[in-house]
Amino acid sequence: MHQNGTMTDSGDFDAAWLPGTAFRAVGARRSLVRSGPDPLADTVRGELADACARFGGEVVRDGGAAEFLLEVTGGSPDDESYTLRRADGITSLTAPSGRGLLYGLFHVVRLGEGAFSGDLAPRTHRPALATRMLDHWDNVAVHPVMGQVERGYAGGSLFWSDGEARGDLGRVRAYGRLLAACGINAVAVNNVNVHATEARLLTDRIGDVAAIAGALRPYGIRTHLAVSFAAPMLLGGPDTADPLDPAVRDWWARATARVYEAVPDFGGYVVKADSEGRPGPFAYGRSHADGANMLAAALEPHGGTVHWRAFVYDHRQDWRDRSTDRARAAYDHFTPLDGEFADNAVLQVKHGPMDFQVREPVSPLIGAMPDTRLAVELQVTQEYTGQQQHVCWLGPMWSEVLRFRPDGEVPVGRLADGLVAVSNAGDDRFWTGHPLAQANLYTFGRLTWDPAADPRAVLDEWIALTHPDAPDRLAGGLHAILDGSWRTYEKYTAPLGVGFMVQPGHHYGPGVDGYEYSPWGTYHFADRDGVGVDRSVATGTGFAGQYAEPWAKLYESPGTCPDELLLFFHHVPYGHVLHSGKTVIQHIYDTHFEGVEEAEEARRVWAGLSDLVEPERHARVAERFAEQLRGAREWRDQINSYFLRKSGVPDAHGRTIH
Ligand code: GCW
Repeated sequence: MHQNGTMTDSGDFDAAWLPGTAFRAVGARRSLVRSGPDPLADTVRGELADACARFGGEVVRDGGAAEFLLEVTGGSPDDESYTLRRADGITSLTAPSGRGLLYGLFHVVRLGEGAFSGDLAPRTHRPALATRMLDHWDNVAVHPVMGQVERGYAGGSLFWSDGEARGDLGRVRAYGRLLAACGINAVAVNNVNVHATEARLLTDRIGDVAAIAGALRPYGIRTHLAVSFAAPMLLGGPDTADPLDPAVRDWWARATARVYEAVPDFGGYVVKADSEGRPGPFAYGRSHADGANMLAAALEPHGGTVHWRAFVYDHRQDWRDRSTDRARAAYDHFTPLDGEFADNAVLQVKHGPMDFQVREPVSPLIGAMPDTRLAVELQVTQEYTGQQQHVCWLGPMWSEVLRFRPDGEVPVGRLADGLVAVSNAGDDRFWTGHPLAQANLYTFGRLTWDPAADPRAVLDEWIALTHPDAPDRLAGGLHAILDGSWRTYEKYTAPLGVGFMVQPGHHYGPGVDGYEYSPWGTYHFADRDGVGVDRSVATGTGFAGQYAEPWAKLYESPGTCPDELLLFFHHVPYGHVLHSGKTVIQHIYDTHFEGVEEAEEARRVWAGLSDLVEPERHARVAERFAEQLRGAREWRDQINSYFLRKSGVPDAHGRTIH
């Protein structure tokens, strides 16, 4: 056993944040579980039995003496809360449901010996958000361009392989267990771009979905399905998908009833409609509320929810047309519909107005529809943040989003009903390709439970669980590598919130003009005089005016706009002086040199931890660092030389720009 205790339990895949040793404290106790028939309480019993088998404790029968008492007190099965206390040498965990008991058990695991010493005053814990979901952009059949997992950087899908459901439900169950341990309670198992094979999951292939749901259920996770708005037409129903056509509504009602026969606790549908070429209600002159409400009506009798994505914009734009602004689109399309969505329809809004860039303002749509249920969508898979080749811990970015107060008062984390993210997990041995990207998945889960949590404290938890008994040097090293890694990535990629500058298609690596002149609406407008997008109300696209105060005013002027978002909101000359005191052009040069230096330093730190990390994990990360360094230098050189050529302004420090 290596010192950090992260040897895998099964040998097939990494134990991530649940290595056997994380259960040492609970496994060494005599435990008693009291509950009526409840499958989740059975899961808890099973967890305890496994831990006891390893560490010498015992799960005793009712009547026996126990130091760890767990009890389902009854109440709503959907109540996910739990109460933990310790007095008179007994640690007790009570919960209205087995679900809560399971979350409580994982809490006790996090506390370790701390849960079994001294007294703990009773404290009730409950998730801040009801829906805590991961979306998988997994294709059932390998897509000719996007492969098995769209924007997947961790091998194949956990659920599907080459057109078939994977037989290995053990791995799916282990995934559910990891997710429950960080607070996730919902998973959508297929890509929001629903292609022909995937469409059939709704009907004749619902058995595949039921099998996955069966493996996730013991860990309190409800299964959701992405569906095509054109499903009736694709699957032998009416020859239209008009949401107000009674035959279409009837088709959905019947199809949905059959889904619930197969999966009684099915969570609901996720829909990408009228977005990047997907079918939607616009084809019938209907609104997105009409579309969402039709599906909501089909789900309502069964207790299901439709997550309707707000990622609707014109992807056939003309670069010369400076009045169309992709950033405006979601707000413009959806705010007129506030109050029209059904109670079981949730509008799923990407956290930024564009598309998961390393830096964006918070979407102005968030908070702008007070009478519509809201889920905020994040991207754990690192499409635009290094594709799990680069270390980029996104906790601080997500925390900034969740703490942002759209009206100056209530933070995003309290406005939302749910938090959703695109998963970064796949069938890779380490789950996430880059072993350190596990921290992103864990952090996302914990932030769904408590959006106000300090991400650094969450990282501490992840480190302690993943590496029980880790000496301070390992924890310190991991913090040194991860804490600032998002800002480091930002430094060597697209500057000051301008976004994109990636290679078209796969989105990896620098391509300063990769999306300039393209139809996708993602431009930086750099010329010999300046760079950035004028989104002011006074002279630009008016996007800044979509915000409530104090933000609209703050973003409107380059004098008050925060440096890190300057080029998102304004087109400025290269000599424009930032709040930092530097010119824009010098900021670009400096950050790109610094970013590479910081990545080099992170790599050195990792190299110095080789005696504390098991060899396979260490080697995998070391390989990724080699690629990160290559990539970071390439970014630095491409961006710096592009702007040197465009601006003609030399680096004030006379460094060589390649
Ligand atoms: O960022 C873009 C991705 C697409 C994705 C789309 C979306 C699933 O490049 O791959 O499609 O966003 O969120 O729908």
